[in-house]
Amino acid sequence: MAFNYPVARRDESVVDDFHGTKVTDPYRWLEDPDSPECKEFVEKQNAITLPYLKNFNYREEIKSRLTQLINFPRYSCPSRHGDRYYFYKNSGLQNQYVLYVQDDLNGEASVFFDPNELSEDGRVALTRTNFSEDGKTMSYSLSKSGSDWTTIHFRDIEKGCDYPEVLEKVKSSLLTWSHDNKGIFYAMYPEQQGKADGSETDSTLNQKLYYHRLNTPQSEDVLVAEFPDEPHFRIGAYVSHCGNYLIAMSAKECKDKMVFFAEIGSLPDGPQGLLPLTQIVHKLDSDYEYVTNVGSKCIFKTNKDAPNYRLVTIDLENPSMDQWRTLVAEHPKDVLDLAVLSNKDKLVVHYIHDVTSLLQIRDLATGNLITQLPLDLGMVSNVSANRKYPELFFRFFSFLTPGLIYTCDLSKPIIEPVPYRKVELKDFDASFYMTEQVFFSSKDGTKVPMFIVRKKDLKKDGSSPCLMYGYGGFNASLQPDFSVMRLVFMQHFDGVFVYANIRGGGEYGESWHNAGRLLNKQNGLDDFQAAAEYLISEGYTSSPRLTILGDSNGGLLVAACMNQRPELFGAVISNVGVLDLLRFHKCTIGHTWVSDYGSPDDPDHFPNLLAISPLHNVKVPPKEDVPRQYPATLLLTGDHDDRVLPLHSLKFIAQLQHTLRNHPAQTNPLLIKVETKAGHGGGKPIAKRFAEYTDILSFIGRSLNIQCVF
Ligand code: X99
Repeated sequence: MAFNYPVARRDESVVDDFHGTKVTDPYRWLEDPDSPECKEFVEKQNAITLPYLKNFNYREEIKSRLTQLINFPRYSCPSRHGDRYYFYKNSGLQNQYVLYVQDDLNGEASVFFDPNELSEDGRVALTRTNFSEDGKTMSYSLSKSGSDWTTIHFRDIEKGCDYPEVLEKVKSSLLTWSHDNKGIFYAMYPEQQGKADGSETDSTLNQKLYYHRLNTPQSEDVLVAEFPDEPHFRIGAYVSHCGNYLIAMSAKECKDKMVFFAEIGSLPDGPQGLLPLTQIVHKLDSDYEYVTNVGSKCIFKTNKDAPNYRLVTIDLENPSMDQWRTLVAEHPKDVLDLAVLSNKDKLVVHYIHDVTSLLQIRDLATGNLITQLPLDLGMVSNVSANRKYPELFFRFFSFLTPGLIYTCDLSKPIIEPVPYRKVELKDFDASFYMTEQVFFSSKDGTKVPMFIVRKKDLKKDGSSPCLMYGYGGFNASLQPDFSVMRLVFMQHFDGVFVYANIRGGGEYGESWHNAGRLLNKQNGLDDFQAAAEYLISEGYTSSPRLTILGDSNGGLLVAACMNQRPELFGAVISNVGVLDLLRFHKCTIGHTWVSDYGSPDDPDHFPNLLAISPLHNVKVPPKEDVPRQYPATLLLTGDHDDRVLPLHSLKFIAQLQHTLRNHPAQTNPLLIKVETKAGHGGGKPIAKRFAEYTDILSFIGRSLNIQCVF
């Protein structure tokens, strides 16, 4: 099939000078999403892509099978506030999860807040709720069309109605109530020039910490902390469990924080101005998370001198580092991922052990292990514990388990989890499938873990389609989780699904992250390519049947791998990817990613970025024994993605089509789909999520010519 790609104007006059190296940026004009020329480009691209995806023979079957499989009730863990329990539930096909309330755990639940009522198409998402200490007020954040921008609202729980004020200019802010229940601390950005609806490109700078008094307008909010000399600093705060301290943390990038505190317990009317902050962590060289405190003794989770993380006690009255005490020491191999206080005296601690979850109960006073909960191999998420109450809830996922909820009573002498909500997958017999974890050797000999999910009777003759997913950045760990898209792929495409836990992630702590970031970024790409080679050599799949898929930083991963090894993959799907590594830091929150990518403005990092940047490494594949082409390529992005702007995907598709349109061997499609009223992925309504899954599977099926069986 010949593709008549639109011709994008190349403006060769746009040239940047990076430390003496001149780099042309001919598609700079695609950075303005509002220009008529850019809009026309998007329309023309969608006009090619949509029919391609629509005309796959099995599209309708895919869509209805996805819909059938997801149509079962799904829950979050309950959490207790005041005398009530709250939980999220999706009855099956609802666009957004609904917040329910119940008086006791076995009692009847009623709808408390239904975001589906806020828009017809589910584009308004409830992204965060925080309850006041007395459980009488709930603050909640809404986001529209997938933007990172949120508005904060306040609901009087007894009356069931909202307070008049709405807080704006809020993005990725922590929210924390003062213990007198009168107000919250939150972070706000200054008024932005021009639009700020998620389709803008300007850098998001100068975040400041404010105190908002309930039932007053935002204009009266009190500025409590700022860094006027550091426009890139972001700030977040927690009110300590005792209510006496505000623990504030500032960060410049996507790792490392400085920590401050102020006493707020003795302010009868709340803060009236800037708080006198005492700085307890002075260097941006490690991460810190507040866990709890007993009087002035504060417990933090940190990777300071502990790449696999430890719990440390810092006495706020004597905070110098030589006085810090380790409460739970770093484990030599397992990563301490999360610690939460429960029942006043116990810590629930989540470890990542060879990419699967361990859950331990430890004594708050000594840090000693009380018990380790028995768990199947999989992932624990959504740990819900409350310092005041003995109930613990957690949710368990595996590739074939869609979110079982367990509870245990931490006040009992023997602590064991019992199922609280069983979630049943209908119309799918998981007993035909299995998950293996293998450790393959990467280019430099490093052993890298990978999950392979497949039919038990897979042939291993290289004939199976395979969908390999990776992320490899920002200390994020890809643990086993559940998705109906993969079930459809495994059952009806006879497919193999793979998670490659490449370097750059957090699977083995900060050292694993470090081994795949900055000048080591190529290691993660090598790991991913070695994963593909392993799967091929072991007969799980073959290059023409292998699709690689990644979101965001994973979109960068798959696009860079495609440039480096076009012959290794049959299809590549890059969703909301970072594809221009010379300009990523100029837009919205991109400046924070220099901790993983390095900065193009730094002469040491620039050559590495230029070598990896997908946009700058598209070339006609070298002629080997057979003429080579690029894999079938689908880029996905959303017009309201203000995390990774659509311009990355627009410039990259223009460059791909320009380079390969006259290359005779290039018969595989090079396509982009730009979704409207969609963002980076958070809060995406189910209808859009399913349309995306259907597109992905249709693209794989059509471009790799897969005979589906329904
Ligand atoms: C972020 O960019 C998160 C960004 N972010 C914060 C904010 O962490 O925008 C934050 C805190 C306080 C105020 C505002 C913000 N992240 C999260 C990366 C990966 C992550 C991301 O989304 F670190 F997990 N990326 C997209 C990295 C490259 C592609």
